[in-house]
Amino acid sequence: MLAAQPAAAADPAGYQNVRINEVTSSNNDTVELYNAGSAAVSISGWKMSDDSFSPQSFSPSSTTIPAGGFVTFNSPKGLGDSDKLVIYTSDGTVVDRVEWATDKAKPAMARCGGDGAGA
Ligand SMILES: [Ca+2]
Repeated sequence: MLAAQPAAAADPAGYQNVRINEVTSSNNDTVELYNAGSAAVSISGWKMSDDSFSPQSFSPSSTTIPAGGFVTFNSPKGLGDSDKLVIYTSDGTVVDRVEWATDKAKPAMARCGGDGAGA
């Protein structure tokens, strides 16, 4: 017997496809996440930390990132001129991390020309 599939089911392993795409350490300290995978990824309950504060919740523009899509959120704590950002799933698995040197994230540090590949 086949169970009905929910529409746009999130891939539980899909977090591995999510990358930090852009970080700013000025104004609202905005972070952008990119889903490089072919399935939507739920980021409900995900957390972030920097070089000094422990993982804490953030409020993304959407709790699901569509395949090839983006979400943004403002860091719950100010990010420094020289700092790092770590993203965690709801169970604490590290999704991605990035560090930057003084002022390299002002006005923004883009990783990859918008495709999350880092190239
Ligand atoms: Ca910091």
